[in-house]
Amino acid sequence: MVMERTYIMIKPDGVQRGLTGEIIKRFEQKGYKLVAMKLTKPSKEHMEKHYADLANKKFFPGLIEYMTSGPVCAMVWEGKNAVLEGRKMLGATMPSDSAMGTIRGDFCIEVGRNICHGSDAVESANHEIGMWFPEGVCEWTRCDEKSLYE
Ligand code: DAT
Ligand code: MG
Repeated sequence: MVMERTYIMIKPDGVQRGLTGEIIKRFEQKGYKLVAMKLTKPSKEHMEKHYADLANKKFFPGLIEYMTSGPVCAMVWEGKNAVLEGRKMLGATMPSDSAMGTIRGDFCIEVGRNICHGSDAVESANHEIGMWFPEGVCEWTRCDEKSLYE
């Protein structure tokens, strides 16, 4: 079976609002495996690199200011279809478009304070994982994997 890894980040508003545990809980209970995690206050340069594809957007300076305002919880989660499923668990970019039951649908109101980031494709996930965890991730086996997968 092909396992994917996705980069999931709890943004400064999510950390400040005490949502770190709730978000980790959802990924753990879904069945995904946490293979890397750290709390870090990203530099402006690092954040500009992470969001390089949005550099020409009007909201970019505000986005960088917000993302560097406090610690983020950087994580890598692994499992079947983790990239697409992770995005579904986060909800839509706009909280008002996010279904109830998703993280953004349940916990936030504005796009500029939408709590969490998730990689949008396997290629960008690999790029983001390399950027945030140059030291690599932790390989291990969840003891319930035989019950999670056919
Ligand atoms: P996503 O985070 O769902 O992948 P994105 O990559 O298009 O969305 O944008 C990255 C972040 O930038 C997004 O989570 C919040 C912010 N953002 C996007 N569109 C915005 C807008 N119209 N106004 C303010 N912030 C925006
Ligand atoms: Mg994005």
